[in-house]
Amino acid sequence: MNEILLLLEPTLVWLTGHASVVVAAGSSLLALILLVVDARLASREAVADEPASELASGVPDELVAEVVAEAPPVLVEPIVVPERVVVAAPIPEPVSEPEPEPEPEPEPEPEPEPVRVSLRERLAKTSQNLVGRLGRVLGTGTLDKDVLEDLEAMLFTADLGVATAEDLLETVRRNAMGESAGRVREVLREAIVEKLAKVEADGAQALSEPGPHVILVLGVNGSGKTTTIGKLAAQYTRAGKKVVLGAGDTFRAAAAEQLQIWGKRAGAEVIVGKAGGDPAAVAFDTVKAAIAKEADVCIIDTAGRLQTQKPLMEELAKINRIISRDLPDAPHECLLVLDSNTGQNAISQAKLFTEVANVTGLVLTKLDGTAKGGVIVGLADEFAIPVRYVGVGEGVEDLREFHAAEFVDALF
Ligand SMILES: Nc1nc2c(ncn2[C@@H]2O[C@H](COP(=O)(O)OP(=O)(O)OP(=O)(O)O)[C@@H](O)[C@H]2O)c(=O)[nH]1
Ligand SMILES: [Mg+2]
Repeated sequence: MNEILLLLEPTLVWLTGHASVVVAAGSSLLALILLVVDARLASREAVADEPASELASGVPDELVAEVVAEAPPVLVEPIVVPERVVVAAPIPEPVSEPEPEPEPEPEPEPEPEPVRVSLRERLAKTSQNLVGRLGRVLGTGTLDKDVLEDLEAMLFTADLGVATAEDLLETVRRNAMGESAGRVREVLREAIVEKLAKVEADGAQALSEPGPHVILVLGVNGSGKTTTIGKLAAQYTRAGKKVVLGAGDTFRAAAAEQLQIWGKRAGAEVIVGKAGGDPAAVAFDTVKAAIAKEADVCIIDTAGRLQTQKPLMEELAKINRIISRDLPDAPHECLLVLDSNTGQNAISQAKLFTEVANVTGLVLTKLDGTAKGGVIVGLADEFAIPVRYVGVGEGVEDLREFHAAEFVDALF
């Protein structure tokens, strides 16, 4: 019997080793096993009294032979162990880093409402130099010879220009000798208004139709050209005009960037050329772009140049010519920017610039920081060129249209 078990054991091991005992191996195999077990139990009972060593000898050989003979051939079907289908756990999608929530765009700081400081406040230094001194010279008495001498000295040092100072003195001598200080002051005031009124533009400049209205801006180094262009662009865009700016200053490093900052602030496109490139080419491209974009206004910046730099002055003439290629009437305005701080030198600048360019308007800048603002009267007197604007600060709102009466009111 033991032998049978030994015989069967590999099969069982094989079967169990393959994890799936096939019931289909047949009831005969089961019967055989039961038979063997039964026989083993019977023999156990029979040999209950036998020593343990004999029991170990096993089943009688005849029984084994009988069982083996009777046992049908066991057909063990090859066990097909189904391939273990490993159902892979779904591979989790690579957890992509969650897109960082876009920082909410900070609300653009609203442009602070431009504070419009009174012209009187901005012209305080010039007013002190001109009207304040006048008051001290005149005192409370009447105009006599001595006071007239003091008045002459005062007028000649008030940056009005020699010719203008002489002219004003003559007007006072003729109309106010022996008069009260108040009356002398009034005569002088009227004479100044009259001179400035001659250079007051008749109303706002009409824009050329069809556009673009081209404005070329000239001046010596640092006079305030780029700043003026920025302020002007802002005024035009605020009035609903489409503005294109041209960075014609290809000479000074960062000049184009400066204009771009102003352009961004004003909402105006800026055409920039190559650094060190031909400014006339930039001017040409700017006008072309302005036409293509159907801009209303096109303002061209130029490099600062001294009125004594002949080649640079000739360059201006070239820019002027090239601008008119696509637009025969352009530039429609040519603004000369003069820094009031330069006093009498502004008059010599105006002389030389008007020789090379058809200057149609003047811009007097930095009137807020100087006592030399009287030069505007000298310029008005000497050149029949309208003063279009006055610059009275660095802010975007600090470019004012020039009105003679308003200006003189702010001084007196
Ligand atoms: N206080 C005051 N400063 C002004 C005014 N206009 C211009 N400026 C200042 O003057 C300086 C020169 O101005 P810009 O506009 O760069 O002068 P620019 O003529 O373009 O100079 P270049 O390009 O170097 O020839 C800047 O610091 C301006 O802020 C003004 O009306 N008042
Ligand atoms: Mg500039």
